Amino acid sequence: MDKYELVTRNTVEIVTEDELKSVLSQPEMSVYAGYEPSGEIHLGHLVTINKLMDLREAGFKIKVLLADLHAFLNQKGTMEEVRELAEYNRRCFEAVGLKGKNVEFVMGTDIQLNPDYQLDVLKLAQQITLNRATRSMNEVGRNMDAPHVSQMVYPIMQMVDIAKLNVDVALGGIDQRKIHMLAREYLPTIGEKAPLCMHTPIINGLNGKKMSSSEGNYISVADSEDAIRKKMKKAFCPPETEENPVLQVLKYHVFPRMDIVPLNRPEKFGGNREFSSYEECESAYAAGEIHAADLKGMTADGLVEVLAEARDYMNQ
Ligand code: TYR
Repeated sequence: MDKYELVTRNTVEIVTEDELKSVLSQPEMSVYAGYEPSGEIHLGHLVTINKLMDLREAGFKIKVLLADLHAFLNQKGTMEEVRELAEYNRRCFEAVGLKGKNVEFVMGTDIQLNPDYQLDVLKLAQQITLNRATRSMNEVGRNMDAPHVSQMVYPIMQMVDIAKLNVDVALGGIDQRKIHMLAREYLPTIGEKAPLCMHTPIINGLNGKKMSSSEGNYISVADSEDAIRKKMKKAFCPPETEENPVLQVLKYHVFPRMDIVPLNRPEKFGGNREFSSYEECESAYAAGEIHAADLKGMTADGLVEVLAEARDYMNQ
């Protein structure tokens, strides 16, 4: 796979591709993604994490922002609680492979309380309307029917993170788009460059609905093999290939981490097969060559293997 393909696979948007081409010709390249600390790191987080790993393979330096202060501003808990979760998340990220050479973790509060940082926040706050700030938070903020002042500070701080971390690429799910577009528009007004933004899709929960901890419809990196198999068995798997959560797991989690994905099934149901690309597997499913139950089994096997190291690491 060539470098451009590796860098752009499984993304929904790159703003802009021309800027990316020019970054790819630099001798040094860097990217960051930020995460609000969370009780569980799940397949939703792993979409951007897999992208970070692709970028590392392509030669990028990776910065992972543990956005403790952002979680606090977004009403997710006390400072102590979010700090503690951030430490736990660091371990989860390491467990799934974000460790070693060219990976750096940055704790939000370690850079964000600096006076220069805060002056930039105020300079941007002076220019950005409440309307723009609110809209940028629609897919990110909690209880946005009654937004708090802290949730207006949130996107502005995310913009300043991009500037202060001094990276070539800001990576996030497509839900970060409006904040990123504000950054492109307003960072140049305070003498910072407009960032190149890369967006990954937001995947559905296993029941086809939005992934959410209250629905328990996701797989976390700390799940046991047994839990993974049980959850996959119950997953929603329509005959269609669009918005099919099982196919999404194969596409975003299994194929990027395995060269060959085997399908093991008894001879009377068609016998074993092997797939070397997601596309090949999707067409076989669309053509009715793979039964939904077999697709789920194959996905569970793949996921169990892909997350094996993470489980070992977390249990150490
Ligand atoms: N907004 C991101 C989320 O929805 C978290 C984040 C915070 C990302 C700060 C980047 C950043 O600089 O989880």
